[in-house]
Amino acid sequence: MSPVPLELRCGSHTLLLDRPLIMGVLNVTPDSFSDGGLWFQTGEAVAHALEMVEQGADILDVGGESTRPGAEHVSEEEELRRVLPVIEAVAARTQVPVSIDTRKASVARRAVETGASIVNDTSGEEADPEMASVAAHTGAAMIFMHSRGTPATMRSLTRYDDVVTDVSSVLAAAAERFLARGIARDSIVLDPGFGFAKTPRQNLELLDRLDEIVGLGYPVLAGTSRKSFIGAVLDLPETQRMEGTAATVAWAIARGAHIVRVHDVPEMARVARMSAAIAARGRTL
Ligand code: HH2
Repeated sequence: MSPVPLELRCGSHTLLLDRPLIMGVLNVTPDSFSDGGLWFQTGEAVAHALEMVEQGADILDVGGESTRPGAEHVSEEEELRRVLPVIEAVAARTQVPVSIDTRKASVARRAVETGASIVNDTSGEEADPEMASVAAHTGAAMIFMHSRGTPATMRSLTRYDDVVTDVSSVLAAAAERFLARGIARDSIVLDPGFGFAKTPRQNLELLDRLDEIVGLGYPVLAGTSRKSFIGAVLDLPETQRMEGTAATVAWAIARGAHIVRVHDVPEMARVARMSAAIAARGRTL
């Protein structure tokens, strides 16, 4: 297996993978599971994006459609109306690469034309093959997240022989497809899709065995922030899952994750730095 590339190339940006990167979540939605409605107005969303950059975000992930189980479908037109003005303003005001979190290739394409340089494809096994073409033709990086079904159906699609082996083979096959379509090896990121068509137990097993996914030879993104498997362990609502999230971020980094996708950027940036220092046994001090 080839080693994980040392850099992530996203359009004109290059991110060094010599420490865990922080992807700050920017949900321009009225209904996201933990921050729905908070950043629904363009001005507020842009201000929050710039604040996250100040707080240590290395990537800003802009989404206009909630993927939480049971979420309402959003039309392409409405999704574009939500995300494009935010992407345009954010890309003009910061050097931090912007990713577009979407299930639709048409939205990904317009977002990249408007300034995004990473496609965060959350459509999973249903993936639209056009999504990879957007990255192949523009040089944008491609994050492929494992999922099954749609937000409406994914809760009933949790049967696996072995969740880690099954998810790994879907991710490995996706990476092969991307290479064949012309996406550069150092522009591909794999993500096991915490909370997407997985039970709480399966999420915990994926996290503990994340090193097997890192072993595929691509940078790995872990998106555990505030998710319901943390609520299932701690019996706490989304608003009280910061410490649980910190534990998952530390664990993911110990198992080799390269990027963590989080809502609480300043806190998780500290957790990530501390975890990375332990993983390096202080060699970076
Ligand atoms: N999780 C969510 C959305 N996008 N993208 C990647 N690559 N990995 C993830 O784990 C992931 C993701 C769900 O979280 P959030 O955006 O906070 O909620 P919602 O989908 O309700 O907007």
